[in-house]
Amino acid sequence: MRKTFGNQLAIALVGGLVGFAAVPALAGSGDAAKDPARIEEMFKKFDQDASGGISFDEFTAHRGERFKKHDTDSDGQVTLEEFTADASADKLERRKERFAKMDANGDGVLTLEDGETRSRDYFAKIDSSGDGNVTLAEFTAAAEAHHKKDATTTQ
Ligand SMILES: [Ca+2]
Ligand SMILES: [Ca+2]
Ligand SMILES: [Ca+2]
Repeated sequence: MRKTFGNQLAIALVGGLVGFAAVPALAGSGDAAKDPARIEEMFKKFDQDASGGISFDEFTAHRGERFKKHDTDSDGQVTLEEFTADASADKLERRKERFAKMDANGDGVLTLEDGETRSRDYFAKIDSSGDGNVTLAEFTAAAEAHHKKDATTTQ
């Protein structure tokens, strides 16, 4: 269970937390998960009302923005072409893999609905207390769990 969690979190955190492209600042380094200041910075970005907790709405707010960024023709769907448009050659394969994973219903395009199930999944896992609110401690624990996995594999 731990392993699956780490795996999905690798996509979740490094892949832009809720999918749809990497957060530029995090994509290159892979160091974010072990830097408490960076984790807190990410946490605050999500905690838009500064309540000290991330609600599911806050958790998914950025997802829409990222989605729109990829959906360059604004038709409500992100195609593989759109998704890989800004990927460099060495990132292309991984981006394609990510696309396949994110395409929950396998119809070859990503919609916000594809992300919805996964987001709920991620959120529920990060929210270890299950109160619908991700605290900084829960967020940090999730990031650290991901980092531990990262240290033992090349993924
Ligand atoms: Ca909040
Ligand atoms: Ca599109
Ligand atoms: Ca919680």
